[in-house]
Amino acid sequence: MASTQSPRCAVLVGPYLAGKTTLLEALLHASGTTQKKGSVKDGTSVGDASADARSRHMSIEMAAASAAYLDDPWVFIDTPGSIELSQEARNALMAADVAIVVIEPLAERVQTAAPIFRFIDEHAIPHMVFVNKMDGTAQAPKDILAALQEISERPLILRQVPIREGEAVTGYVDLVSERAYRYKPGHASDLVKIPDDMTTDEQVARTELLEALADFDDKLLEKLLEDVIPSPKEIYQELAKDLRDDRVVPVFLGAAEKDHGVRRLLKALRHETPTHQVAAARRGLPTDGETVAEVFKTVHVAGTGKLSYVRLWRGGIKDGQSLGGHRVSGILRPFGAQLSKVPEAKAGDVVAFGRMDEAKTGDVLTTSGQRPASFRAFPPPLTPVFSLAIHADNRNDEVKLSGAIQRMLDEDPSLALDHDGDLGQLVLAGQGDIHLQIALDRLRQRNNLKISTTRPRVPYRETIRRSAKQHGRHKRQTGGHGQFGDVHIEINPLPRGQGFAFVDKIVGGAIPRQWIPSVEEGVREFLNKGVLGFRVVDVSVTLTDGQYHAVDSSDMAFKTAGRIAMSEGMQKCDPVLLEPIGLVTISVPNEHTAKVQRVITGRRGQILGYDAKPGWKGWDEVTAHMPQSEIHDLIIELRSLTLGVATYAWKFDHLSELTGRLADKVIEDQGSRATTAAAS
Ligand SMILES: Nc1nc2c(ncn2[C@@H]2O[C@H](COP(=O)(O)OP(=O)(O)OP(=O)(O)O)[C@@H](O)[C@H]2O)c(=O)[nH]1
Ligand SMILES: [Mg+2]
Repeated sequence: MASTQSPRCAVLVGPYLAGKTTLLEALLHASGTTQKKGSVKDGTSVGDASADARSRHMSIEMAAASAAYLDDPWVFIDTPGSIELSQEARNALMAADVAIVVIEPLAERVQTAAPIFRFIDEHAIPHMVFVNKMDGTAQAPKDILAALQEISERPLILRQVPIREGEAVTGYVDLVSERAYRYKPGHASDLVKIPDDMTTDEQVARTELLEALADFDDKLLEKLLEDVIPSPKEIYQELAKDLRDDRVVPVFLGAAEKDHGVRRLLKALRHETPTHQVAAARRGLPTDGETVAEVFKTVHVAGTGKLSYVRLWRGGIKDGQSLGGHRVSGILRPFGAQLSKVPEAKAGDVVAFGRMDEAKTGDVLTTSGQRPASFRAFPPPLTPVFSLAIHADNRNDEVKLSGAIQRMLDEDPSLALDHDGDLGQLVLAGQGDIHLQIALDRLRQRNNLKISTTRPRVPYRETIRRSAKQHGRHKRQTGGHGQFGDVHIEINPLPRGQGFAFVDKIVGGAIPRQWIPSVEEGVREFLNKGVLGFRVVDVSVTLTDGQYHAVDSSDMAFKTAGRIAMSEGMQKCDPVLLEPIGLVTISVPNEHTAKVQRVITGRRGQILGYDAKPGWKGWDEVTAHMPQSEIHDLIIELRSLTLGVATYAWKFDHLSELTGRLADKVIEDQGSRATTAAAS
């Protein structure tokens, strides 16, 4: 029988390989949704269904699975843990009623959860922690908790203490009910007696739990002060209230692969997860009003076409009805890669809509087409930190390539495409090399395209360091009509950032007015490619004198004279290469700040300062000037030094002179590129 309840949505997030996909499998099995438990290792899990995910042994996109537990409908969403794919996790979290942060039981790796914790805290998303892999050599929960508290804004509440036999964790004591259980994989755990040697530890942990809750409830505080023990029912109610308001973070223990602690987690989810109305209200959406569906994932599926995964925050929708003038053709309930058609969806549901051609991730679809004014938008996407220039191997495929990438940007807002007309390159930017490789593989497969990549070229410039005067004359006598233009110019360096100035100082009609713009045109044409082969900046050119011929002078002749004067004059002006320098801001846990400072110096950067990162406990922000050419693979080094969590943002700041060996190399490369281009 279908439940009348609205589905609740739990999103599994957390660091790379913590066991999220395995936990999804265990949740589906323990809830009775699946008969057989699949596994990541065998390639039979509900998440990671794509061939790409299986062959990479990692999740590469989110997977939603509808489930039922004790008649309650649920949607669990598994997300990839790789920091490079964290946009997927962020998008899924916008659809969540509750987040489950899955971590490994290692205090020294807890920092890897910091970015996602920060996001969850910032958006006040109710969340729990599941400390997975407790079957391995696990550290004491209190050590893991202490490390986790460092990155969590909200107080953490340990809900269980492990029962150990030797090294192995064989069960747990539930700190609310004060019952002890022995794990029994595939079945509900056996109730056992609390081991005698654990009663003290258990009491200490329980008191901590109660005290943490009492911080938010005066009645509970009074009871504790009067030594009255609250009933488990009261405590559960308090826990549900505090989770709903995102005031505390319950912490559970287990091992997804062995089904340890999974039923306990399910029960907690069932009793404590707030409804979709709570999440909608948090986003600023009132309960009453027209149908509102929000797209949190867009995907183009071979054979099926475009699918828009939505959370239905309000109202309902039937197949064939329209949202904002666009007909919904097909409502599909997801179970990993399997999609089953349903006639309708109601508030709280997570479904995929077919063929919403215009819809992008983050769009809000409503009956009227109007976005509810108070409903807060998706946060801005992650800014790119790594880019590659991409080329279709077959020139005729370039237009197809652009179109295909455009479709991919609809799916993944953390990718960006830049047509760099100046350098004639198409640059795909994203969150790291793996992110881009996954995107490019998808492009190749879906569109049958051959694509190669190169390091993007840097927009070097050149300028001059000295002034010069130059005479330029273009004179040609070819039978009938000749060509004649004659100019005197003065070339001067300008301060950095001034660009180009053309000054006309012609007096007495040495060159008639109508031809002066042609001189400027000739000068500008030369500036596109200076003596060293780069665009010239920060130069002023003054036209001081000239001559003309009543019959032979023309626009063309004066333009050519201008160009000739420049190409001869600029040689005398001591040309120099300019390289773009970025203003870089690196975010890093402060234990790694010193290392990052060395990275900056090693990359010819200049540290401008560092300070605590606002709103990020224990993180620093280091600002520096760094050449753009050194920023290309900066993220790779930063991540390798910081367990993958450091990141940076940059913007162009200024141009700076580059001389010596590095400059020679840049000029040489530019020269050989010009030769190759001319030959092909
Ligand atoms: N010992 C042990 N290993 C586990 C447990 N859960 C998962 N693993 C293993 O950890 C590895 C990663 O598991 P996944 O479920 O793919 O982890 P994930 O968090 O989904 O990984 P990404 O999505 O790529 O971030 C696999 O080899 C699992 O078999 C557990 O409870 N105990
Ligand atoms: Mg996974």
